[in-house]
Amino acid sequence: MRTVFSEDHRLQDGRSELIEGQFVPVNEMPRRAEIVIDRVRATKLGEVLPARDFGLDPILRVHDRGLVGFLQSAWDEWAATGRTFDALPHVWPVPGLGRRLSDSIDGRLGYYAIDAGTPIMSGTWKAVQASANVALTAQKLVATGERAVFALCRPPGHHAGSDFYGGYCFLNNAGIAAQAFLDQGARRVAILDVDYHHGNGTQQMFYGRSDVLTVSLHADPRQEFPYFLGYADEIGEGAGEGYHQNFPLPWGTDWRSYSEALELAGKRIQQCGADALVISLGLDTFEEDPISRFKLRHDDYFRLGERIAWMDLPTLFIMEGGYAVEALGVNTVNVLMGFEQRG
Ligand code: OKP
Ligand code: ZN
Repeated sequence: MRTVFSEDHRLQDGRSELIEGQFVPVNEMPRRAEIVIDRVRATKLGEVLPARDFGLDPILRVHDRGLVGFLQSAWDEWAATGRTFDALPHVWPVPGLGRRLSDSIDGRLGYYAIDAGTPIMSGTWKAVQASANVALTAQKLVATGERAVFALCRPPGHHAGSDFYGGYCFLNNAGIAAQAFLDQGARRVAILDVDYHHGNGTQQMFYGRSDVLTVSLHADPRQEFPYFLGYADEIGEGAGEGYHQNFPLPWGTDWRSYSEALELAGKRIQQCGADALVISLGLDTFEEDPISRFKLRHDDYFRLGERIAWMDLPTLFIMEGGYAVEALGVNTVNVLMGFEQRG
């Protein structure tokens, strides 16, 4: 399997995030992508290709122009106030108290962000655009006949919606790629999100549509971020009714119960008539993940890849989360080798 990768991911290098009332060093760090690319090379998974530039058009197919413009100029607006540290929001709109777009960068950060864990710095936009280009470069290879390609995206994307960012995500790489498949002639695309956290951005983006089936396995939002979305009764609305499915799972979930939900997810995907499959590949379901509470083990990731291969569709793997950094390379490549029946 070939991998698409861009060194520009390093430009996203935040200092701290707000978790449980404290500023802590960011979990979503450049070392994550480095350890994965090192493992791809060490295992000779396949050729590593650079990203091509697709410009803004494929991004604007699923994201609001206001969000994209904000992400492009946010650092400059922040720095213009004299601040030399990462930009984070500290105030948010809530239902019933208005949501007007302020002239102030502080108001605008809160308008577009869903959390205070997603720092913006001088290189953020360049890294974010590179991450989307990695996804689009890999998508094109799958659309033109490759069985499967790995897009080593960083920063991740599944918490970014049409007009919001957060959860370490700025643009929804999986959503952008799914839309690109449709724009190149696919009639339906399935997105399977196996990150530990619910892909709220992906759900929001396609909730009213039947041309993208979105299925997510994740920690129950009663217990975990993103808290407000990801419940089992969210099934899509209007034309999208029946084209979204959530599998919220409790803390402590191990492969035995995880694989039961995966089996149901796989069956739904196999019967939906998709022409392509996009995997939001998060490895934060690992038993040693520092911010998560599932119990998957190294070897379980081979089985995960194997089950994805059975779905028997042209497959685009998009990197999402995973914060047990030293194990991230092994776990990620285990999925890809399981897919190729090398595990
Ligand atoms: C991004 B991805 C919980 C803090 C949660 C945000 C987590 C974002 C995860 N104590 N902070 O889905 O891996
Ligand atoms: Zn996650």
